[in-house]
Amino acid sequence: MSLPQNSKRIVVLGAPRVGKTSILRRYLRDGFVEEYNPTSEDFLRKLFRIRGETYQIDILDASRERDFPAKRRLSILTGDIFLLVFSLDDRSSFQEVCALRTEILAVPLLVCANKVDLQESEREISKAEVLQAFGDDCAYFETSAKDSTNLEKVFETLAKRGGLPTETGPSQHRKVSLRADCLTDNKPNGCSAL
Ligand SMILES: Nc1nc2c(ncn2[C@@H]2O[C@H](COP(=O)(O)OP(=O)(O)O)[C@@H](O)[C@H]2O)c(=O)[nH]1
Ligand SMILES: [Mg+2]
Repeated sequence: MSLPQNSKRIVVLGAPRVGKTSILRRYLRDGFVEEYNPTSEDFLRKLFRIRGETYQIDILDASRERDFPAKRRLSILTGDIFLLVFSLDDRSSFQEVCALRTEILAVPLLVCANKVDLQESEREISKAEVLQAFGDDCAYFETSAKDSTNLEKVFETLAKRGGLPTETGPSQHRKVSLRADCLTDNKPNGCSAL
């Protein structure tokens, strides 16, 4: 197989238990799991063939980087697109994202406030507070990996800001695999998740 012409690295950062892996499972259409399994496998690669071009998306679910500043800096330096995740019921996870925000400059960056499905009474951070911290023009989404709230918008924005075709979004994966005629390279509009 020829080398992809377009390769992007998405780096997902945030405190433990905020839902990073759950969001990625939605991206990869792997469903939702209620119980917590600390991430061990933290590097994912996905290849797409869209309109005759190959796209490689590498995703770093950077949980083990957290406690190693040098490693974290390296993943920040090599990332093309960042997804910073905190949980709305955990103020310290919000503070962690605020600190990370200062380390990441001048690259596409999205902030996810996850677990918006929880009761209002469990919420520790208001939207106003987030916008005050990150600015009104920040790509900010209140999401739920549990019931998929706003994730499609997150993945669409991720693709747009990262210079990727929107066909790389999860809603397109199913269409892609159902369309057998897409799977050949010589169709002008052919697209496939490889
Ligand atoms: N209620 C709720 N729970 C979630 C959500 N996302 C993740 N969880 C739960 O939070 C825990 C940690 O999720 P995980 O994705 O492993 O977090 P990570 O450590 O950041 O990768 C798991 O028990 C998940 O089931 C969500 O949107 N809503
Ligand atoms: Mg994880």
